[in-house]
Amino acid sequence: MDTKKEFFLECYKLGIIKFGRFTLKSGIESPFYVDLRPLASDPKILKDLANYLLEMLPLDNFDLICGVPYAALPMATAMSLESYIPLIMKRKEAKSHGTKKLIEGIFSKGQNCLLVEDVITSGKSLLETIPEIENEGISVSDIVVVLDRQQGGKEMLQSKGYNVHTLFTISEVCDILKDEGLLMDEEVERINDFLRGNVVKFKEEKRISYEDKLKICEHSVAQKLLHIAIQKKSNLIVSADVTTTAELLKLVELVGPHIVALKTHIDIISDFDSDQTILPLKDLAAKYNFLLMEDRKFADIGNTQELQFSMGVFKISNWADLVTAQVIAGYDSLDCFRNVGVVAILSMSSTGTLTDMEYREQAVKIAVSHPNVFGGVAQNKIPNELLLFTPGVNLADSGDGKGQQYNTPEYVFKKLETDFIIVGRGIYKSDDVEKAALNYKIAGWNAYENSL
Ligand code: S5P
Repeated sequence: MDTKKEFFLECYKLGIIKFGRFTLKSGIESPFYVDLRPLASDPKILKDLANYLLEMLPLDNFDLICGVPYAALPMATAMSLESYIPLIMKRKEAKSHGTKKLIEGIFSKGQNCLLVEDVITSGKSLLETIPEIENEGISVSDIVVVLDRQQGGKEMLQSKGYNVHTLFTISEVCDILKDEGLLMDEEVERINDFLRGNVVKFKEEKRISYEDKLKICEHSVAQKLLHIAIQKKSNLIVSADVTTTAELLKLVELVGPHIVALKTHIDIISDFDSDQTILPLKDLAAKYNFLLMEDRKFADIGNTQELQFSMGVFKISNWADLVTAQVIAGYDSLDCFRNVGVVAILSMSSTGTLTDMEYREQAVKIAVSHPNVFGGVAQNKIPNELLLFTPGVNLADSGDGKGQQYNTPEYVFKKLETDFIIVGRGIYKSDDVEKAALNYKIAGWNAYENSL
């Protein structure tokens, strides 16, 4: 094996190139991602790298060396140490006080500086850096680059009169990795396609089926819901946001055959009575084979939630199969939900919600690790071991003028890989409630099957 190849494989082990699906700053999707910064953390590799780079260059031409911040700074330093060519440093931004210098170090006008860069893509950032050095009266004739992504940068700079020396190209690197069995033909093809300037097609990742979910979602409530979904060919949960017992029971008679669960806000039922409201509701749940989901969105300390869950007028713990809970009060606050499944609120469907990415990440950590939690309410993908419940689904509207935002079943199954859709007004406000429920059931099931 030649030594340059061996050297590259040593570098590769530091994780400098990753293959997969990456979105670049430009928004373009790339089949690989390069980050050479880890090279500086291995002194032997950094020293060898400096020597490989120096070997390619007409060293007598250079009075100075300068690295483009930040990744190339340690590389330029190492090259300076190995070659005794003095180093200058370019700031990313001029100091806001004092000398406002952009270039630090000892230099004089008329000197020629070798520019060092880690990766060259379009060459645009180098084109911005070069004048900043030239403005100090220093000339730049040569640029040395560790990896050329082969996206036109080298050619562009050469056309402007600069000599560009590159140690590795992405094609060369792919060949080495393919030879070593570290890269599949399919990936190489995708990379070549990308380098030719084509929009790369990635295999659409398939969502996993309810049958497969049964194997990974062990919570008994998750199991029940999945079995019902498969049996009834439905992923529909109706949100019964009506305000009297009569309306509630009438609604359930119509939608019961089509749903996997009925979601209630039991505290909006003005004539709530556990015998009149809950007993018939439980009978209907048994008759039509669906679960009862109380959307209480608990959001307090464990002790208070425990009381809200089991005491008061509603005695939720007596009848609900599953409840929703915020995770804002932390992991331990969820311990009180015994004999019930918890669906954690991970993000919300309303405009201006505070459930940003950082919140969601923390919330998901709690949800996947807490044994009482088997699912999440969210508007984004969540880990496969949780069941995803998505409200804000409507076939006719895009919003309600009060902050609610709607998506279609097709969208939430394809984009979010949801497991269950939650539909409220789209059904209970419809002129023909039963027909609407059937429509949403069919739309939801078709969307699920299309997303497989
Ligand atoms: O983020 C959320 C979470 C929930 S649980 N957004 C929501 O809309 N919900 C609930 O889903 C909401 O409380 C309501 O009961 C239902 C949506 O009703 P719709 O009439 O807008 O479909």
